[in-house]
Amino acid sequence: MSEINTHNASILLSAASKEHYPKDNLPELALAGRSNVGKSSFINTLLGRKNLARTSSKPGKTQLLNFYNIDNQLRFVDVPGYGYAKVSKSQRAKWGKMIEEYLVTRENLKVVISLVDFRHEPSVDDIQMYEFLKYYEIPVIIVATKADKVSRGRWNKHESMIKKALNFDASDDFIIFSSVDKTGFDVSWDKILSYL
Ligand SMILES: Nc1nc2c(ncn2[C@@H]2O[C@H](COP(=O)(O)OP(=O)(O)OP(=O)(O)O)[C@@H](O)[C@H]2O)c(=O)[nH]1
Ligand SMILES: [Mg+2]
Repeated sequence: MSEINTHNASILLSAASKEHYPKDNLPELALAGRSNVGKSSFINTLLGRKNLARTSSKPGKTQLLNFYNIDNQLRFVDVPGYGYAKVSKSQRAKWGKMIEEYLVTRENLKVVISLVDFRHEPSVDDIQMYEFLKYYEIPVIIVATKADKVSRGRWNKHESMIKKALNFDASDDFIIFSSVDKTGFDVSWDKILSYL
């Protein structure tokens, strides 16, 4: 892979199902995590953009798989957040199917960035997502977001708490991240590129 111009990024398309995914062999990495955890912010931060991936204080905004083209060399796929209370059961089931179809069948997928909130115990959904990825042997990087909200003295404690709850596999990567102060920016790119 040659040098990637990460500023050359744009939204390519949004898709609800397989037949609408891009039809080429570019590598993809997907962002998963509960609603409001900071998936879109992670994308914007890594690409040095303010609002390429739409962020909002209103959870549940991202409802389709959003494919972002990065310099015609790779794609980020922003996956709708789970665990948002105010959606109907049928809508939740639809989302589950959409996400599962992408994660299980997509050959372009190289790695999933599974975001968790660094401040809190992982939710049941966070744990299930990690178990799901391990079960299907999909490479995963855990990114713990909003580190700017946790004082440094508590980082080790929070990291242990999250790893324990996830039954974390020590061979996976765990990155402490903040979209506010850019903690974890370089290591995130290093790890992502290592999967391409
Ligand atoms: N302090 C702090 N706030 C953050 C960070 N990352 C995201 N946020 C805020 O958290 C809120 C949700 O961020 P988004 O990036 O929209 O979250 P999302 O996971 O894409 O949410 P959905 O699209 O609803 O699934 C926004 O108000 C962000 O500004 C971070 O690292 N630190
Ligand atoms: Mg989003």
